[in-house]
Amino acid sequence: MKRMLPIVAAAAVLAWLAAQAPGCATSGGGARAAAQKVYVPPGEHDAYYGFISGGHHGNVYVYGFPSCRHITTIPVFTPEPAVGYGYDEDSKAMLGGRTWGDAHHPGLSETDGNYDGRWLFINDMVSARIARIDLKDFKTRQIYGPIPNLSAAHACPFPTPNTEYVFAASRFSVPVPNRPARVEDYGKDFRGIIAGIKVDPADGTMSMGFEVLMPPFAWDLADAGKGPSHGYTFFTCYNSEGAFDSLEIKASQAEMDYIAVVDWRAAQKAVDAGQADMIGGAPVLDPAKVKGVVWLFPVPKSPHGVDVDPSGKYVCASGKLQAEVSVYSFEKIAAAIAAKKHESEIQGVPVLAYEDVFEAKVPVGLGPLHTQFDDKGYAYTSLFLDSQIAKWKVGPPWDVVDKIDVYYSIGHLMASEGDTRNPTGEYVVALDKLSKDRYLNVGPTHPEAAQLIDLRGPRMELLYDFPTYLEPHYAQMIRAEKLKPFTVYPLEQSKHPHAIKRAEDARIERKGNRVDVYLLAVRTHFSPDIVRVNEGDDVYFHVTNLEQDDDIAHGFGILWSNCNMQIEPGETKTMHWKAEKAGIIPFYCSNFCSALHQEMQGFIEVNPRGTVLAAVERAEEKVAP
Ligand code: RUQ
Ligand code: CUA
Repeated sequence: MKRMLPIVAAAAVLAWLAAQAPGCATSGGGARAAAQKVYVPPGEHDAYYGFISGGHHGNVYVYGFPSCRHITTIPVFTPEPAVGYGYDEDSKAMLGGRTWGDAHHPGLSETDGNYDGRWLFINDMVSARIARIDLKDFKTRQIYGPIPNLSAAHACPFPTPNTEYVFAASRFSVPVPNRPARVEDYGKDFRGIIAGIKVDPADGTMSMGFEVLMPPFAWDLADAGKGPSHGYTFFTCYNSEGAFDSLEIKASQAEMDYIAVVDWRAAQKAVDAGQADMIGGAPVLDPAKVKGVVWLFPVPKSPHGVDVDPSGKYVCASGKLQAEVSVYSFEKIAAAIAAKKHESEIQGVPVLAYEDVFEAKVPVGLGPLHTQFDDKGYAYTSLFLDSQIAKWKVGPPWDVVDKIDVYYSIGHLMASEGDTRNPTGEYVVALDKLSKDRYLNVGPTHPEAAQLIDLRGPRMELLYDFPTYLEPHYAQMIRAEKLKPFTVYPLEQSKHPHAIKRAEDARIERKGNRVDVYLLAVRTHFSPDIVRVNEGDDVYFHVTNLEQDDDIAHGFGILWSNCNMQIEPGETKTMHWKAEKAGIIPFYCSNFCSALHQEMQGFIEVNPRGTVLAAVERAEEKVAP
């Protein structure tokens, strides 16, 4: 009996080891069980939409979860020729001549601190713009900016709990207003800016709310308060050292950087009371003159993400050069603000004392960047250097209860409804910066790597790996049933000034050098399908897709040109084309639409200058000159 004991003990140790082994989801029965958890049978739908930023691709990727299938890509800051985004007149005007953006942080609109499924906002860091995507049709409907005075909007957009505001804070500081200066005068002449952009509650239209002049730090990330902290937004910064060169060394010297707390209701009130200076067309509040709008408190050591927990009581900062998440109590922050207890002031911004606001330190591991939350009082922090996610308890004893390896070098992470007051606690997706060996080798540019992790058990479980194109930063996941996009634009409701709703209205109107073609697209022809113009004419094709059936989009592409677009059922879009030289130019439907798709075509007949053509020509007339 005695001799059996070591064997039993060894077996127990082996069983324990097997249970602990990282990557158990990738072998044997564990893998099969994991596969079942991501399997969505053919014809069935995912439980969640995930909106993943495309980074310097400038777009938003839409994934379904738990299947991790890429469903579509929404063009936002970058032209997209397949659908003609940035090619037709409206989207071209919205892009304002820019052909790239650096999209970092999707922000779903919220009502009462929960995603409401109305809009998705996303920043273009590089040009300090914010886009609004309407989730009724998954289209970019507004690009606001470049926001004046702001150089690179990284801490952006982070909507407030009722989508009152989206925010933007400058990653780089520059002179405000921007003017000739010497970089060496950084500390004297350069400033950061935090901007609050108002969102119209009825239709989501963004407009300028206020700007606040900030010290020349690198403003990095943000999160809006909720519940008790509603009305305040928090911003991290690094480089409070004020370095203007060799940041790698010089911006990592100080033990503490800061979080800025902005009372956005007070800021708006001050602007409305005329206390702002107009700079570059924006009302800018100077904290040296206007009090009660912004405060700072110290945070160790070049923090990155700042995340408010679902209760709204705690503000969690990840010090990327520190192995801890520091947690601050909003109650204490509010008390210090109310008591006007300041330890110092930086360029007019009062600084609260660390001891007065600090709540806890959580020893998560190396390189903490971002934190997400579940429904059971736990937080999940990404660890860039350790390539892990740490799960920890929000509240005493503030201990780490689980860790999981990720592959590799995780940046952001996205939990299901993770930024709301009611996260669902089902999944977290690791958005890894490096994929190294995880996929087929496609040369030096590896895909990015994302990994779906199950949060429902006592321990985190890796379920699935999926590659993404360059380069997700943040992402958000919303329950699918909250979105009810329409698939057909009701033709009778179209307010497009150039829409045609009946075949009889298809026509060509000529006035001087301008030709307006009211073109109808319907299975399986264009009407008119012969368009006569003169050399040198500016031709505007207003194409209406007359279809009212699901999934019947037509394309409109012109040979030897940069003109192509897709027109969805009931939609009207305008494409400008210049008749450069006399000759015959075919056009065709570039989007497969029916068995006779290949027959859906027409000719532009470009006549020599001065050829006499009727001022108005109905489609059925087809009059040759
Ligand atoms: S950032 S890896 Cu652009 Cu949101 Cu943190
Ligand atoms: Cu219409 Cu193809």
